[in-house]
Amino acid sequence: MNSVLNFADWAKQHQVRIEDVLDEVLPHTESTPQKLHSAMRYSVMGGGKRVRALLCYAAAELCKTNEALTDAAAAAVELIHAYSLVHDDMPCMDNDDLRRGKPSCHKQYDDATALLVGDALQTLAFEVLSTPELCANANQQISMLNLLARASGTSGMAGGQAIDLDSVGKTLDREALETMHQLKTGALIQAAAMMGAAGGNITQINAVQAYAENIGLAFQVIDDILDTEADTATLGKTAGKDADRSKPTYVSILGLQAAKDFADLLFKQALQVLEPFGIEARRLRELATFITQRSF
Ligand code: GRG
Repeated sequence: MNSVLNFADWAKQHQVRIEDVLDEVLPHTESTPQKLHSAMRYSVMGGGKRVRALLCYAAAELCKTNEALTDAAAAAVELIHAYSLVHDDMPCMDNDDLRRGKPSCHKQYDDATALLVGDALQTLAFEVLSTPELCANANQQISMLNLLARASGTSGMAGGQAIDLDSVGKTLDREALETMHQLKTGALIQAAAMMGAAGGNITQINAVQAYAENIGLAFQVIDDILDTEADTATLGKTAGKDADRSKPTYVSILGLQAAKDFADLLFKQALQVLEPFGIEARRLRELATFITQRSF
């Protein structure tokens, strides 16, 4: 049934599914502390493309990973992602008033609440993924926790964010830019796919890793292109911000056309590693297209 769905329907089905899982795991707004819980829900629910969750589900389909564990991993990665956006928007970081087409968390609430929202979403992610008896194979669950922790911390997203904040107004060469993006954005995208692959064999896992490395970087190259080409209304966040803040990007370093060519190369490399799996890797292939052809 699932394999006959076209990509748009498959994506919709899984976006609804992850929305339900997130709704279930987030604390209710009626429970104390109400403001924090309301701000957590405001920051997570009803927004975002859910690309990381979709990557997790798509890799899980290829690798036949346990469904309950995949739901938990998909929710955990979206919670970490939402926390990173809340903190990134704060005045002490990227200072942005708009996120997912609405006021960013610290604007809607206040700075202290936004800080706590990020903290609480991060720990909730690990609480959800470490839920006892999610699957018979505890080793798979521990591998997922390890993947998510490494991708979120200093050797992943937080480390990349530190390099990013330090790079404003500086000239980075292409290698340094790539390292920054692999950590800041790529690591969590890779972890999303790799967590979904936890039930697979070694050939599948290696292919998903190579696919995710390419697609994680492609995601950021496209983000840099969109920051130059798209408008604020379409993006749901402030467009042109990187150039305004003299941040090095793929467009500023390579030029617009070369950045597009690079994204295309990464897309082709991502597809190439999936070739041996034929139809089984269909959703990962379709997601690569979605990520590289997105307009927001
Ligand atoms: C605060 C530790 C810490 C890290 C922040 C990811 C990040 C690091 C900052 C976000 C800044 C940014 C806009 C990066 C570009 C790539 C990116 C992560 C875009 C947003 O992700 P989407 O497009 O967002 O998947 P949605 O809203 O669809 O979930």
